[in-house]
Amino acid sequence: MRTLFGYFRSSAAYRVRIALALKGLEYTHKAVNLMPGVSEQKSDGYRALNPQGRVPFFIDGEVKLSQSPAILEYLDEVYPETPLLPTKAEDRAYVRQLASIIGCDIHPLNNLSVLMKLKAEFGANDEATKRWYADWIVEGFSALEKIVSASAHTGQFTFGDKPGMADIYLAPQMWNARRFEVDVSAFPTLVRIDAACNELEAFKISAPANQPDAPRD
Ligand SMILES: N[C@@H](CCC(=O)N[C@@H](CS)C(=O)NCC(=O)O)C(=O)O
Repeated sequence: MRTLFGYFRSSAAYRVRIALALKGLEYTHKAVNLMPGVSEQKSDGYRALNPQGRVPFFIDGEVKLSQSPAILEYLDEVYPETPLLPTKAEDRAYVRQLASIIGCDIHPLNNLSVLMKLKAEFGANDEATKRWYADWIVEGFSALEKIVSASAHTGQFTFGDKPGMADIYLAPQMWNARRFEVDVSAFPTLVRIDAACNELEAFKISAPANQPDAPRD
């Protein structure tokens, strides 16, 4: 009885899809079309479910949650098989630090409503908006690259040789970066880890192009 309200291109929903896939948890996908002009997230029906009007929104029986960090932590605590976080507190803090660079400091500044506001109320044209988007990715990825490339924790993935919480944030953000034509070659460790993630079935099936609401040609 699990349902994920998401959108194929939403990187926050993409994180939750990866976690569910890594843990082998089945769910029903409900598409919320965020396309400007459609904006199903703003409908009364959806806002009655999630007053914030954003995706993801996750239902697991009686549990109803927005906010991907909360959903991911919930999944890891309630379905501990295939853990997303290390066992030691200091290691969990390290991984959460990496995830937060993306989840707290890159993604919120590049959210759809922020980009729309920049255009509608602050006179930003497409070029300026694209630069804004790229600048925050480069700022965050630069720090992430320095930390991850220097860390003894780094293996095939950001923490050892199994994918976990920080990788769940990294792969969708890397997808966003490429979509907005950000040159990611300056971040070779992140690119390498992203490639390792994308070799895995859980990441493959969670990719935007493989979602039921992705446009088919
Ligand atoms: N912090 C939230 C962010 C959720 C969020 O901003 N989702 C975006 C899509 S990635 C959204 O629904 N945007 C709709 C809008 O801005 O109107 C999370 O991690 O779940």
